[in-house]
Amino acid sequence: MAAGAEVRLLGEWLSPFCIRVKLALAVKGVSGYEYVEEDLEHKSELLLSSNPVYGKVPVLIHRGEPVCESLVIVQYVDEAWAGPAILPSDPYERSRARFWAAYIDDKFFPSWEPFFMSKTAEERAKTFKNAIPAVETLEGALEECSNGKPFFGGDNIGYVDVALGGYLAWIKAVDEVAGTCLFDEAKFPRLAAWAESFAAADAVLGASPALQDIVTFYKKMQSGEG
Ligand code: GSH
Repeated sequence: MAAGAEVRLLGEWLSPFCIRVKLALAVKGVSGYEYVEEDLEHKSELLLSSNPVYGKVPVLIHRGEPVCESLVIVQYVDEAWAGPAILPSDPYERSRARFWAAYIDDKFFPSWEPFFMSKTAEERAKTFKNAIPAVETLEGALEECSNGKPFFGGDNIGYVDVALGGYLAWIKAVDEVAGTCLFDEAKFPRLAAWAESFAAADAVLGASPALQDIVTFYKKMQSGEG
């Protein structure tokens, strides 16, 4: 479904939150939308007027109306376009998916995010250790949600997959640079298998930036250049 100029996405190529929105649009088969790369050091007037509360990307502009906050945008995309459902149709299942997506942003990400600032092996080891309890919880969530299927959404990529999947390229890049393995197969077999299935999914291939580009950016951040 070619969206043309009636759909614009204001984003930043490496933002996990923007990757989420690209993933959601890809899952729904929305293509040909206008992507606008923002310079967050010099935010455009369009970004500031579209998201006056936070001034952050992503912002999806659909028929002139701005939608802000990545998880809100993913829900909007799911409702506004036909195509494979991202959120479950059952209200209880939907509430569980929203619960786990919120957990990913409120608990998992803050525990792992200090990797961005960790410059020494000691700092990285501490961050890694601090992130493990949330990863353990996510391993259990995957068991609960997937019913033995590859994704949180079952056979197909769903809301929790998109929420966690936005971070996956960053997790892999940090693992590569720090020499860690967050979704270690021996400890977290479900998440390890999930990461493989997710990275190989058609919708993900075009929506996620190249791993090596993030690795390069992360190394620059580490050296204080980024
Ligand atoms: N909760 C927001 C979401 O889920 O969309 C987070 C978005 C966010 O943090 N975006 C960053 C941003 O725009 C880029 S990764 N930063 C600019 C700023 O903070 O001024």
